[in-house]
Amino acid sequence: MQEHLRGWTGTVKAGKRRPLPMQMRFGDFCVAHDDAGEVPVSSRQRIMRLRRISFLLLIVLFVVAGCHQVTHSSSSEAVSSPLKSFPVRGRIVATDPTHVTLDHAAVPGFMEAMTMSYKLKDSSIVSELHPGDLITAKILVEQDAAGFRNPQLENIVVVGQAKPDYAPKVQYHVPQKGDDVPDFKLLNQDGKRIDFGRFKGRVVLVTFIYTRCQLADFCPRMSMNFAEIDKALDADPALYAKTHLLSISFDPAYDTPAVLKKYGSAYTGRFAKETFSHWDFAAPPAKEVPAITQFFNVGVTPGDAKTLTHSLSTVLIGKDGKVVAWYPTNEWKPADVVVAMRAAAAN
Ligand SMILES: [Cu+2]
Repeated sequence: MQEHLRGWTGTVKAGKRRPLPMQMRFGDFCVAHDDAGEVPVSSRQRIMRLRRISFLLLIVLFVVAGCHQVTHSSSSEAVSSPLKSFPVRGRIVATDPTHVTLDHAAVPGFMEAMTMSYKLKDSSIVSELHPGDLITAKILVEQDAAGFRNPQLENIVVVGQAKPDYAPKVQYHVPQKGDDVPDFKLLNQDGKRIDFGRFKGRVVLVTFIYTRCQLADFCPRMSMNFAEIDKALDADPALYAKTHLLSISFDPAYDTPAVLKKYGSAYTGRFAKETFSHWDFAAPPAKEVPAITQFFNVGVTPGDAKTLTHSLSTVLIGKDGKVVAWYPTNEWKPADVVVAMRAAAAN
């Protein structure tokens, strides 16, 4: 059985390498390290089965801004590239369901010391990894003419635990068909309080963004997809009346109603004429960000002052307020979602 792994992070299965639409290049970062005494704890490897495929923006910038680049390539053709492996040692800065942000020493032949987010080859071990833990691991990375890409961590050994007994990690909910969506409260682009309950009776497509996101394949792509869907729905007045779009920012401190209004009206292309009657841009109060992002399975980790490392989550909610479908990556196609919305609206 072929396992489908979507998004730029991809993986390696049974000798087959799946290249990714995004490529990364590494700049120079210098981060000081101190190594604590080693306390071998565990090393586990399991067959990976990703039940959910969130994926993150790379890179947490610590020292030098502008040293990294993420370039976008339009190629989606499968091209194999040699697999390389590098030993790495570092301290965990943060974790989310599929990635660890690692502050690591220089990796000769691969990159300088830096802090960066890595996908876990086996995401099931994440509950055993905690901020502050010192680990050794192998970085598996593909290499082709354009450079290294798709780094993943495997063979992780915790060699120094930050704390002996950690409380259980944040549990992310995986949205599933039929799940009741809680009545989360939001502040929209008009400064008006809205909640999910107000959309009952309509089919709602929700996605998560933050307006300062600069990576074309992440938030900007979600917003462009939504703009395309908005246009497609607009062409069918009956369907338009039964549907609604909702873009939720997980960065309420920056994404105020005024910021969301400007951002949203640029995506709809109606600018000052936009009424937002069919597409709201909203943000929860800061203290409610964890609850809503956990429910919708959006991993968000602060980067530097202006960046957030995050995964993507787009959810189709039926007229009854229950989840109809979840799209965890950036690979869904607007046309397919319109079909799903049409079907949900007919129910
Ligand atoms: Cu983004």
